[in-house]
Amino acid sequence: MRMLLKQVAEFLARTESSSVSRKWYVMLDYMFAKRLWDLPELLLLSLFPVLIVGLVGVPSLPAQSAFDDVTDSVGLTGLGGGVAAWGDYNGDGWVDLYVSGQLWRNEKGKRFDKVDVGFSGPGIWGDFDNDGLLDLFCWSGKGKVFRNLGGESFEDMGDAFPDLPTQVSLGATWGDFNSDGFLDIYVGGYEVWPSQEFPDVIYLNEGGKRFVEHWKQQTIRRARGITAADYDRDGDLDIYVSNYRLQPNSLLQNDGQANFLNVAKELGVDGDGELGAWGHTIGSAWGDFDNDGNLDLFVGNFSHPPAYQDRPAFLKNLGEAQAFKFSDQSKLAGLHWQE
Ligand SMILES: [Ca+2]
Ligand SMILES: [Ca+2]
Ligand SMILES: [Ca+2]
Ligand SMILES: [Ca+2]
Repeated sequence: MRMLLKQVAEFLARTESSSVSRKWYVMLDYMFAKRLWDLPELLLLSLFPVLIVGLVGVPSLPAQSAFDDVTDSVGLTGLGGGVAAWGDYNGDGWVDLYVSGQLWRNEKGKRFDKVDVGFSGPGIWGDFDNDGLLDLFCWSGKGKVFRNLGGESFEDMGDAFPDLPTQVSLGATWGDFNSDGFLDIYVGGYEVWPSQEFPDVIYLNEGGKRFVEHWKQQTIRRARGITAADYDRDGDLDIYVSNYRLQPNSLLQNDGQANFLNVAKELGVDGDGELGAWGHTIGSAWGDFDNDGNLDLFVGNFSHPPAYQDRPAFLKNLGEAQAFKFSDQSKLAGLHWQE
């Protein structure tokens, strides 16, 4: 019986959700949570009829799905993997999709057509010359900025964007960090495993004409996700950097002129270094989870079972009265961990 229960649970865990009613999943969750197969034999025997009655007697709940997979039916067949960036590059009111070298034009919400414009690698949209058209920054290789020409084609800005000091980068963000009205760029530096690592860099935008290096990281950490927000509500964009390889994360506080101070440790968002290491953070997201006007932070950590590796975390921004420190609300949020 012990083996049977375990095998049933494992079978259900491998089964597609659309073919199994929600009732089975509720039961499966319970079996795993309580590890029923580890209970003493006698208790297990007495519980067995209850399980059977539960599965057979309770009316089946319909399988629930919040989303339909329309990838193929809207023409996105062959959609590449990697990093996705939505943006209405041709200004027709329909948001288009760029995914690691593939540009897909949204045809009035009915389908997507693949457009060949010569981009390569992952990228992010931003209007760096303030002409109302979204331009693209791609961070693979030496890095490239492409200027949008009327929503039809793009011009490689060439030397107007300096060569990146990285061989591998996995993330970047646009933001007007020096508050001059032009979008600047923060690029994370990653690694060539195991020995090479590359610095993060900030480029300032000079009047929508060119970019110049403004800052390069001295103490190198292996960055993945980069995300900017004004967490301290002083009017300038601050930056959160998700670092990998059990390294602490950074929260870079802006002085309004793109001079940054890493305040992650004092505000409680560097990770749980008390355990002897930090996390394998991949990406993080800002959002006001509790509608109190202060931007909170979700930190997405990949981790193996050892407890010293940081888990994903919901971090609540305590606001001005508490110097914008963050409090870990992961337990309260019922955040589930899986490897
Ligand atoms: Ca469009
Ligand atoms: Ca533009
Ligand atoms: Ca700027
Ligand atoms: Ca700020």
